[in-house]
Amino acid sequence: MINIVFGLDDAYSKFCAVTIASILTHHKQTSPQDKIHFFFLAGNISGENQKKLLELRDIQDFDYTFINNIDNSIFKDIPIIGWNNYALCYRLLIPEILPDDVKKAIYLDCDIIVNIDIKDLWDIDIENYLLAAVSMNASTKHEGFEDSYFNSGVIVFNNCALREFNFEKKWRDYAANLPKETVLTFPDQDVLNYTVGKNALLLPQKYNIIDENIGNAKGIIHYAGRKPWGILCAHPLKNLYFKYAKMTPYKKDFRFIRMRSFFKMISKNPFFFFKKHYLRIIKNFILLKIGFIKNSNSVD
Ligand SMILES: [Mn+2]
Repeated sequence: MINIVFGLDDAYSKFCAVTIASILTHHKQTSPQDKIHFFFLAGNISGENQKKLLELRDIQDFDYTFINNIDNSIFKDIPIIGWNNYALCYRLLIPEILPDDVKKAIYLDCDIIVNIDIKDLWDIDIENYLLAAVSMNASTKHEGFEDSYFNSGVIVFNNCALREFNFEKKWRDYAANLPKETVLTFPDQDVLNYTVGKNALLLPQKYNIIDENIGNAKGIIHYAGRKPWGILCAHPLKNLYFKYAKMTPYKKDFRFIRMRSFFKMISKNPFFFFKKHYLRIIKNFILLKIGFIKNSNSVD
């Protein structure tokens, strides 16, 4: 069994469906051990969205478990300022919340396209590590980490080792002891990095491609900066995303998604694009379109 975990809510189920469509398109099941089992960690996900996710079995059959009604109070010490919900912290629960016999699990964000057979990642031996992940590029330095600070969008969890390590107690202690008014730029990612430290196996970049300049899309593409469904998105691999979006039961939701998000912004504030943040996006969009710059380095 290849175990893959997502943390999501109703708003993210359509994006999760796109990631799943990409996984199932590329995975070749050659033996019963290669069958995929998806675990959906959700605060509350409607029956309708559960049904839609399961319709993806038309692409390739898979096993599944919904773990619903996660109690967010366990995350109360993690400052998530600037991020609007706790679903991003659900990955911290993986070693404890999955059944005991799930010894290893791949966690994936819902802003990801898997453009290879996920078995490539699954087969990497992580026996001697707590987890495996891809380090952030050198532009984002974190004190005490040199280049070993990893991105939390793609993680292979060694659940056996993490349980032995007392991972849950350790991250909860870390969060509880944060000085008051601490702001974590990437809450779950910081908690993971500071708790696991150097017991992480650093994987080749192709398992978490964030850099938009990487032309070769053979790997796991993580739209960590610009979301393909965002307004004015000029990500070079935007079309690849919509190829998989069209394969999901949510394809209608994706048809006008960028236009809809534009109108939503207008209805909230007709002059939203005068805000600094959007002026920067628009400026980068125009510069990109006329070929003046290759990439905007915003990963937020
Ligand atoms: Mn992400």
